[in-house]
Amino acid sequence: MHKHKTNSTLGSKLDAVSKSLKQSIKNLDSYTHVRGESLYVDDVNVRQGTFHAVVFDSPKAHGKIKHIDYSKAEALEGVERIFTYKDVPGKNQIGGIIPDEPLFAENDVHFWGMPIALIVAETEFIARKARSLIDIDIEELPVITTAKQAKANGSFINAPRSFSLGDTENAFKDCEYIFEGETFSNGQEHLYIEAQGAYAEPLENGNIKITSSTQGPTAVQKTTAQVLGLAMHKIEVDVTRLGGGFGGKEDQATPWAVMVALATFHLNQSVKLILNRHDDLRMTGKRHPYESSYKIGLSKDLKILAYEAEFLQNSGAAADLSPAIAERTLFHATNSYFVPNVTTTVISCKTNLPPNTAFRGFGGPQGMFVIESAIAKAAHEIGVSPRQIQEANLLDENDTFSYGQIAKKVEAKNTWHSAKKIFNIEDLEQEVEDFNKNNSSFKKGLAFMPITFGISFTNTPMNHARALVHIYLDGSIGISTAAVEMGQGVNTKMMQIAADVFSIPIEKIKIETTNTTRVANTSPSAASSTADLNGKATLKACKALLERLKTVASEDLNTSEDQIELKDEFVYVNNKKSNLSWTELISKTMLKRVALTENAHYATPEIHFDKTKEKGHPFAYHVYGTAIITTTLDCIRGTYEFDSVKIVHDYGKSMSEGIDLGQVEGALAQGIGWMTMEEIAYNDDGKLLSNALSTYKIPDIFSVPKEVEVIPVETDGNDMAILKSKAVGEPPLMYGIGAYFAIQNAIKAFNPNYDLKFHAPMTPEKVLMGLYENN
Ligand code: LUZ
Ligand code: MOS
Repeated sequence: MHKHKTNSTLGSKLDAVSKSLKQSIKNLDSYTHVRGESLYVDDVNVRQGTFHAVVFDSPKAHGKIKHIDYSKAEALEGVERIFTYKDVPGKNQIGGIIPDEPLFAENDVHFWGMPIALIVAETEFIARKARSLIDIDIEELPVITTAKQAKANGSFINAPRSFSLGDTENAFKDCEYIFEGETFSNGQEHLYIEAQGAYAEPLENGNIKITSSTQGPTAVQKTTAQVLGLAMHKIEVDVTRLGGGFGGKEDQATPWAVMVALATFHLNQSVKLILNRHDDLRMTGKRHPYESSYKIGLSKDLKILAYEAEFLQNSGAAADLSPAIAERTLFHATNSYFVPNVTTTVISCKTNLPPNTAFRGFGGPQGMFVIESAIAKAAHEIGVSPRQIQEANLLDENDTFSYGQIAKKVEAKNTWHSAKKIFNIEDLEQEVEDFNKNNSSFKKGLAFMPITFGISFTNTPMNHARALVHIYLDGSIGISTAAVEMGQGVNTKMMQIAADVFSIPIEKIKIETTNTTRVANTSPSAASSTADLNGKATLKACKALLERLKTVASEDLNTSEDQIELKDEFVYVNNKKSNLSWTELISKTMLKRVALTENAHYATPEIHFDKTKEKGHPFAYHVYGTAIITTTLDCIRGTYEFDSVKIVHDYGKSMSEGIDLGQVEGALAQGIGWMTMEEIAYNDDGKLLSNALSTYKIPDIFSVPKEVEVIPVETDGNDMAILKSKAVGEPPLMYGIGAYFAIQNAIKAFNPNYDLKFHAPMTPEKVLMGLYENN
């Protein structure tokens, strides 16, 4: 069904990457995945006597709790105990950035699905039954579900943030064209295949071990310690892998882990909690919906001279990661364009939805949708193709971003023009034009989507990682880092790094679980930075060990260290193979009492940001790319298919082509889903209506583009990326934004009276109405 091309003449420079890295290695987790052997939290071999838990949550979005009667639930046979805020020995507080989120509701509730109590019973079935026996009386208060309502009510999470460059007010005076408008982009459900869950077990001396499906083991450890009033060293958090995270487990894996730890603390027995899909959908936050307004000013020759935008972020009932996400919206508000005069403001609006949270792109996609909408609007009004405006404003070397960073090693124009050339844009556009001439009930639309995404946690202090590398006596290796494997293939990349440094087969390397006792004080696996940060630390540790091994080898072979090389499991002297094998070298090192363990720390150099001025150099580098998306619309039904998505992507020098291609494809599908079919709906009472897969449509094998072609752009790579292999997790999601505009262009081809709308997702219902409006 798919056509993939990752090699081309453009990719020839990839040959510079060393052999063992260049191999198009498979994600090594795929073997256990297909056999059903991969272990998730629900697969943990629980101890005898383990209790099972279910969360009792608010059945109203806003109100005062007048009375709760647990007596019938408690009386049910098999119910062990019901825990509430009254059972919290430390602080009933889980807010990460702002302490505004209780673990359990106390006197009032702020969203439908807000945890109130944890029911612990012999089986999950009994706990669920008990939940249905709880009576609650809530005095309802007014419910806010949209950011605009929140703004009108003065309901905010924190103070607004603004970035500015140049002087928009004056620049608008020089503009030939000025357009204003409003946009909306909806939330998005993460729909990780593995729902949220955790398992806690008591160890001796009141220590607790938690197995969690989290992207942030340290966040779980720290918050559990805070809620239980314990020192962090009493809490051990272990993560084998996640069945998907997508940001949904950066912060929101924490409460469930804390709850089971609390129950274990009191009962001195292990406790397991796995949310079922309904509970997960109702209780957890999603991508933030944004209501935004913009003003764009252009010169006669289509240069964007000035851009203003106000982003109203629907943050939900507590801060969670909203302030950080808001910030990234500002960082990416001008996408791949250089705009000399920019004023952007983001306002985190407090509503009665579950606290919205990190989701692949982290506010960036929401910002980019607005400027792409502004460009589409301007193009429509001026009577040019949007791609003329896009092309006239692409970032160039040494352009300044609104936050002060100077763009370096920019691939915006390179990917754009490569895409035009490689994919024969003239032919593509001719095909679309001919098709539209010859068909009345089907229309095609085409759109370009350039992307520019900054790599690093925008919060500079978070950009660090450590790796602990053991070489065992037999020459096998165990590596611990903070990287959480969630399907993205980071473990395979770590193995590749060590295998490359030591020149040994990948089978000799094992990536250990992510565990807070082996690697402490870690940042979450997020921000597309996991392989960079943890990979650089791993590389550093392996290189330090290599130096030590070379010293031992040179002593043993009576030569100098600089003559020594490790190659294919043997020591080479002056490019000649010696008799000293890898395993013998390891035993000799051990006999000499030289350490075979190394712990390395990596902190991204060069980055800084001054929040008082909103200026700095927050990103290690940027990832660039350009997608061309073509769609065919069924103008009778309002349904659509994507004919093709053709991408020129900036991988740097990909160290794992198969894994990176998988990330591009997955992100693209997720981005298209967000823009076209995934429709989160709450009613005015704040109840989630899209609470199952029957009412929430996500992309499947039938809706993904018929053809996806990804070509790596020719580039020197970037030393700030691990082995020059750039971060790939989030950036390609934003290619999906092009799907919205491709569909809109097809609607325009059918209905010349169509009024452009910027209200995502572009569902078939909206398409159908657009096709026949104003006629
Ligand atoms: N998480 C975070 C992220 O804490 N900070 C970030 O800058 C970020 N960016 C993307 C995704 N997750
Ligand atoms: Mo994130 S949105 O957890 O990289």
